[in-house]
Amino acid sequence: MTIMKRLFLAVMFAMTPVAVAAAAPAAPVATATAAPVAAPADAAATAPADAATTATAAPAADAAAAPTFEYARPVDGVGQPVPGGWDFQPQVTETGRYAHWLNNVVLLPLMTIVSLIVLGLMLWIVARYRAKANPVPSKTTHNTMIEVIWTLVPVFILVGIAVPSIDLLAKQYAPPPADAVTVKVTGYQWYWGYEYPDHSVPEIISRMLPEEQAVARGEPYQLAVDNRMVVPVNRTVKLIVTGADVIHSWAMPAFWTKMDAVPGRLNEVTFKADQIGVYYGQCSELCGIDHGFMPIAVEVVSEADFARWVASRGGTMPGAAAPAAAPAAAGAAPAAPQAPAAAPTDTPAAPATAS
Ligand SMILES: [Cu+2]
Repeated sequence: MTIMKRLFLAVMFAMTPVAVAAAAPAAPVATATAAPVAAPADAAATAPADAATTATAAPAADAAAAPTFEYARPVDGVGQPVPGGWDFQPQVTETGRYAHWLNNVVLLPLMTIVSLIVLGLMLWIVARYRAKANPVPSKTTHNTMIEVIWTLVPVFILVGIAVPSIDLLAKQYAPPPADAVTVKVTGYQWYWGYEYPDHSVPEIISRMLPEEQAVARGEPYQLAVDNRMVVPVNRTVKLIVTGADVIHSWAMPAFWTKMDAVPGRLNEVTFKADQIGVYYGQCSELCGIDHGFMPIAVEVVSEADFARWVASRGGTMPGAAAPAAAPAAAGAAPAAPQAPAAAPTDTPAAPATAS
């Protein structure tokens, strides 16, 4: 026994340096990734401001209409949770409605029926085949017909579920069409960054609004943000999701969309919202102390409003004739945040060079 104890202690002591050695490199890694995080935040925080001032200054010079954009007010119960709610949020995407149908019309009734049948069988067996009612136990061991039935029925049920499930999965991750609006989503501790490489809109930092500001804007506190992601209605939006520091997850319940934001990786997910409105989501991967305070707000707007929003951010619509002053401002601004943002991951530079 003492030999075992000594052996155990020896193993524990032997492993301690391993644990320390494994923990030690974590510190430089953490600081290494933390450093670039602060940089893009600062750079990006100032960059949109510069772009905004140049964008407003430029039209004043040539007396063109100032590209302004006002956020819409959310509608109660749409794109946000409701008190006492137990169902999914109303879905505003085709895949969302399909998934909602699969859950509520196929899976829930199936689960209920199977559970009730199993419960009923058990109760029947407990009552009918109890020892007191069967002084002489039956010696039956096999019944071919019953065995065939209880093998085939579950197979049919599982195949029946698999067909729409795989179909849904394929629809959720179908390659986006060529005219999809690309948004690069970056999760930071603890806010989000949205960049529109095809529209020359530099990274927009999106942070949670303080309570009094959220209330003043008629928005739900802890879901309202200062800068929303704005996307056009009835257009596929391709999200390229990554993390700058730790793993976050971009989740939007009303779109049936959720994608992990993993440092060093670019995850792609698409959605196509078909109703104009304001929709809220939250980071859905435990990412640190303020994980619960990095909400997501998406505003779905008409094509014309989207163009106005892009202009208000100093960007240009793809294929549109570039305004005289805007491209210079828009072209200069993204250079600063993009370079440090590309540092933690290798590939994010690709969209920048492509645009
Ligand atoms: Cu997070």
